Amino acid sequence: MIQPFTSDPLQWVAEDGRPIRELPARFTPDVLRDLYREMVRAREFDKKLVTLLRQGRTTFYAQASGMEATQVGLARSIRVGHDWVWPYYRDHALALALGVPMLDLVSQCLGTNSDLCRGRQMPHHFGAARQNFVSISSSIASQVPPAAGNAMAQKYLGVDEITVCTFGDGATSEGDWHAGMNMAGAAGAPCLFVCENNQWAISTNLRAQTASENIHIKARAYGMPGYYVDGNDIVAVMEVLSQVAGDIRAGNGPALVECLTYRVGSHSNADADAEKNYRTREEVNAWLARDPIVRVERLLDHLGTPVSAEERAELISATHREVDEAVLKAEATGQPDWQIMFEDVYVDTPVHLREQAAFLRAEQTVLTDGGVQA
Ligand SMILES: Cc1ncc(C[n+]2csc(CCOP(=O)(O)OP(=O)(O)O)c2C)c(N)n1
Ligand SMILES: [Mg+2]
Repeated sequence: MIQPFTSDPLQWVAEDGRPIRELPARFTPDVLRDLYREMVRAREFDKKLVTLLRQGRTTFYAQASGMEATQVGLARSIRVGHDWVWPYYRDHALALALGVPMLDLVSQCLGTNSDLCRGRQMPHHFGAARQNFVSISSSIASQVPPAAGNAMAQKYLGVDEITVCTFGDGATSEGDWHAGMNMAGAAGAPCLFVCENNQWAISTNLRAQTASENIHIKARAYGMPGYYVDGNDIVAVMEVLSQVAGDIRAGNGPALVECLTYRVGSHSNADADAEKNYRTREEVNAWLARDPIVRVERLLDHLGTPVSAEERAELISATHREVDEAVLKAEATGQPDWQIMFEDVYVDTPVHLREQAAFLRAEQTVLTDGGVQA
């Protein structure tokens, strides 16, 4: 049994790759290799998308490098396409590991015709119906009350599903977070709250964010267990999250899991020089030394099934090819026509929007020079 409210994060694999508790039988070398591959895929996706951003092919991106064990571990601890996920904007490693197609993710970031929203949503704010992955909102913690409501509905309907709600450490200071936690706790709703604590909310450090000694302790106030996990140890993440998801599914009400991790990249492309402005290079280096991907590499070494340099290189280039192919396919579908901004909101377009559309059509030739597609 895994204990809630520990003062230190629960760990299975030490930073040098040695198991510090008995490695559960399900973590065979093949399973660990699959987890490793999924984490490397997410890391390389990050690199490729940053390049696309610099090329001006997308306009917003928030890296998740360093947080792969938390997100991939979560994806492997729930029932895909059955449970509901209310994510936040840094969750592309989670989306990829849940099986959201690469083409859908890339199309959304590029806003092409192959994008399900056809460019009408901020880049990198996708949703995926098949995975029950609700469309991402930028407003911090705005997903928490609806996730609680989703879980309440699941309870009233008596379905065998749970709701997963993810957020950053910064989100726990928002009123919405407390409202959602309170509702889920009072209703005993089957909601798994996962805090991806990367210790920074843009330039605000966790210590300035809250006077609580940690995040998971806040669960106590809402009548649910709170767990503390090393979010860079995928074995620990999966051991805790799968037990907690099972408890929630069995009708024991909601829980909060705090995964302690670190964002090694910038907050987003709007945060150009983190190391100059608010954190030290030494701090980043200390967390780079706790890299979640390297930890699995070391564990595989320890188990006598090391990842060879060729295997690693092939894996990296396979992901680069996967992204490149998706970019070519997405861009071949073209940019959406500007007129679609008036579509898909109302069944019958109201008169003021019809007037605006007619006005814009009449002005098209004038506006072409200003960047509006004719
Ligand atoms: C309601 C609201 N307030 C402020 C912002 C601006 N903002 C964007 S990201 C962010 C930091 C969030 O940090 P955290 O929840 O820890 O997530 P992380 O980015 O670290 O993954 C802030 C304040 C916002 N998007 N929404
Ligand atoms: Mg954060």
